[in-house]
Amino acid sequence: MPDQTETSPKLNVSSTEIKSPSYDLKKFKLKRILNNNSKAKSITLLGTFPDLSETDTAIVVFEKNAYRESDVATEAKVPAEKEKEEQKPTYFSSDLKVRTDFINNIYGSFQCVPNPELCAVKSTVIYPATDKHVEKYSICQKYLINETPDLYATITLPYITSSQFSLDWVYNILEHKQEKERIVFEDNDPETGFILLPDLKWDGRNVENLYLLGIVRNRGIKSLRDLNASHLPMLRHLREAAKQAILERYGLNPHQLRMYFHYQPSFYHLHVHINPIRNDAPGIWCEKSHMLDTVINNLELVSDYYARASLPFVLYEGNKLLELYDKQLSVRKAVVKKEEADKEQEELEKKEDEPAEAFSDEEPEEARQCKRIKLSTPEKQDESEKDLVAPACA
Ligand code: M7G
Repeated sequence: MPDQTETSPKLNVSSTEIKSPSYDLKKFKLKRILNNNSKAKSITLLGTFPDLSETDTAIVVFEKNAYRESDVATEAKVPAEKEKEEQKPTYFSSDLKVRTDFINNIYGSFQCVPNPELCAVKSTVIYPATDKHVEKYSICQKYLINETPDLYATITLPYITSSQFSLDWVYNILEHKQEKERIVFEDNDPETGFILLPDLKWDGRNVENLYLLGIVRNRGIKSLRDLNASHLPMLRHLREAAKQAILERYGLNPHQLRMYFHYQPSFYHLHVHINPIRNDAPGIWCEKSHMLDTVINNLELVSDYYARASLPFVLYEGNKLLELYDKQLSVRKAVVKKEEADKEQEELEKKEDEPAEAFSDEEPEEARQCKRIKLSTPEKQDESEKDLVAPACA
């Protein structure tokens, strides 16, 4: 992470490219943990930068980086003539600190602390963060909505029209005001053109977890819903030109790439997500992703497919759109048949006699989240920790 001890100018999105933030990350003051994902090895924090403001909230995401294969090179594998230029630190060098947990027969367990260069943590900061950002980053109960064209027109569209994240960052990219030097490929045609560049989520170092965005130039397409056959030339061009650019820049086989749209997206300006299929990037679940190939094919078969289709999507607890859908469809109210309810009651009574469930650091995060939802809040809670722990469902 770059040193941020120097103070820097306040954010001004309309000026030339900004390189240093207005805040000092070292001065972040934690208010609450929004999400702790042991699978993704990331933690999402809510807090403030008190030297700037006591009230403006900031979201900080720390995420451990994936391993690069070059980081585990051993000296024996580096050819002698290359030794001088290969100054890059690796895990297997003299500065590796090793602490033994235990050794049992042929099995050994250790804690290794490598060269600090290899311990960088990818950090994303949103400052100042809006309530909508806090809502997005606090993972809670999820509900699946099957959105018909009618529901889109009467509930979703009015909601996204009146309440959505600012698209300034997208326009800054399209107008070369920000991230210009990160552009991998661009085509300026107003109808079929697009910009290809690294996603905010990618550290840009490790091709294994490459994550690019293809942002279309056409500003009139909010999402998949707005696509029709007239957009086919643009979609086909994006697919082919992005694959070619990725092959040339990163050497990745086009047949190993996943290209898809999110529905619902967070940002209502059409963009394609691109990452290698061997890497499970965040947000690739079937309830959220629509493959570019499938989208093109659907539009080839039925020109107004996405205006007529029912499209499922997920809503999180705390999202205002969920309230609107709940009013109309009672999505939170589980419909349980009587026999099922009786069976559940029986099992519940049996379980009451069993010892209570406990958390274990070894369990996957999803299992722990489920338990948090099921368990009642402990009667006594340390006052000093009360504000720090994530809400029951986060
Ligand atoms: P989405 O499908 O609208 O939302 O994708 P979601 O995937 O977050 O639910 C928007 C994508 O844009 C995400 O993958 C973000 O990581 C990425 N992104 C967001 N911002 C604010 C930026 C940015 O400023 N620069 C870049 N390069 N990517 C961003």
